[in-house]
Amino acid sequence: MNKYYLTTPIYYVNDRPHIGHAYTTVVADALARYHRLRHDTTYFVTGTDENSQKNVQAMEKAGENDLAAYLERMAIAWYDTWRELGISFDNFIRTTEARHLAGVARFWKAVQASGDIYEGTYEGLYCTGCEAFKTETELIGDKCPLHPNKDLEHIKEKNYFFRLSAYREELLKLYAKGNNFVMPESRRHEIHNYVEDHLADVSISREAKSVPVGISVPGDLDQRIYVWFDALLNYMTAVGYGTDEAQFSTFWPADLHLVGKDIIKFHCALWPAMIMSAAKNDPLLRNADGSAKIPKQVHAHGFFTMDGVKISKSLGNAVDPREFIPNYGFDAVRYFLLREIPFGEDGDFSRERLASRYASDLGNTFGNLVNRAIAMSKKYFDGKVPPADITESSLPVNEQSVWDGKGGLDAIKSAVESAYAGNRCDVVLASIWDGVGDTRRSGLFQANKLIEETQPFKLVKEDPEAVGEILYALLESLRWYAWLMHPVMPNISVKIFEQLGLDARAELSKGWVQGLKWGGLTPGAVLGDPSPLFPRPESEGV
Ligand code: ME8
Repeated sequence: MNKYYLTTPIYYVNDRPHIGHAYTTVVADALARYHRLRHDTTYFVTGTDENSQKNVQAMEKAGENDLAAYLERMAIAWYDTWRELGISFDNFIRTTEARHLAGVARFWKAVQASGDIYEGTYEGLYCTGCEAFKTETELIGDKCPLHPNKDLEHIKEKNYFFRLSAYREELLKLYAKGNNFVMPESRRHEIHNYVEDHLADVSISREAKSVPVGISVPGDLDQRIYVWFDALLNYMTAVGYGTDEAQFSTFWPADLHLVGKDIIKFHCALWPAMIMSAAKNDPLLRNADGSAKIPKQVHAHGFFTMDGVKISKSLGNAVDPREFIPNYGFDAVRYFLLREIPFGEDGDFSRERLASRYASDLGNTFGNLVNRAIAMSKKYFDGKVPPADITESSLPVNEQSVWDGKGGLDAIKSAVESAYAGNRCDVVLASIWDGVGDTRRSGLFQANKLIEETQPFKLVKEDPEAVGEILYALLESLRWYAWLMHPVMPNISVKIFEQLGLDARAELSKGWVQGLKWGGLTPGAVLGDPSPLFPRPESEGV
């Protein structure tokens, strides 16, 4: 059995989640659900990054002064929003938890024992928005381009430094093309160039007197660990590093870190180098051949923008994903986020696009298909799955068109599987909608086209047997679509199974490989009741 461990970034709690955070988290959830359907031992972690100055500033702005109470309230808000969006995380980690602190201390000591931590003085500009030091070349004017409405802090203080530059060659090897450590290709180039030309040692602590929060450096209470050094470690502490060696050994290294493109330097350079360093002194972090257990992949996506500007907590243009759930249901919101922009690229968020995709892709193209196929079968075949030769793999309908039921669905399934394997949920959905089919594409089973070209409602009088074959193929295709889209739209998928007269739980427990075999519907079995999957929204406003 394979294991599959994936993560989202842990989010700052300086505000509530917006559409951008929902995007990363929904992609991760779809991938986690896909791997569970494949019966992989899947573990999915998300959580909150709590030892950040940004959180303290947000608390003060809210007129509060109890940091622990603020962090807890906000962590719950994130947790609840994810549950409302159907996010099926296995573990929600907060970096103020004791289990995290234990792992951070263990890791710091391992890096220290490798001789990669030294004392120095840092002088430079710090952006609290990014929680990072900035060099002149990274600024536009005197501002951070990601946080133009924040002033940079000038800092000069004693810090601990991490010998990041010592890992330059090892990192460059890690970025070799075939490794797929950094995805997509454009980001791999970006990080390769950065490491080749600009990699320098980094400050990994701050003076305790100048930052109000942070985990103390082991053995030096005057220094606090730099928030990114602590935050990255959540990926290990969430699966037991420092508290549960057996669990850690089961899941580590992570198979996938999903991140936005804003944080790839931390994930693709600092993080693997930290692990390479600690591995020298911590056997838990080493493979049998002595090499460090580095995560398998970091996949970076683009930004949702609003009129071309990144949606961001600090820019004040945030859109709360919960706003759309009453009108469209969470499945449709998930569909929209994943379908709307090619994974890896930026794209504008618009309420009009959401409304239009809901009405056209979901309601007209797919919802109507489900309704028509089930209603016709019920009407012509006494409420039952029509009789058909289910061993037959091709479906000769008339002289002009030969619809290959099984072969045509297999082609869609293969496209969907390779898209999931490449984390491309946008391509998953596009491939399924190719199969739902409004535009003729050769080699695919296309449900709407089949109805249009064979007109079963007319053909039924002269050739009921052929109509039985056609409707069986249509219903069976709906069962396949329900499987293929389940990771993205779990509730809709369950409703489709129920309308097909299946017990959704029993169906899903077959697993992906058994479930996606032609002939899963039994001719003569009683169908469920059709009801609109995507009803008209109650309010036209959103
Ligand atoms: O960076 N479009 O947390 P954060 C798409 N705590 N995705 C977006 C987005 C947008 N407009 N805005 C944010 C941090 N994101 C650190 C991470 S991990 C060890 C520590 C998503 O709250 C995207 O995944 O600023 C981005 O990388 C992340 O939220 C940043 O969240």
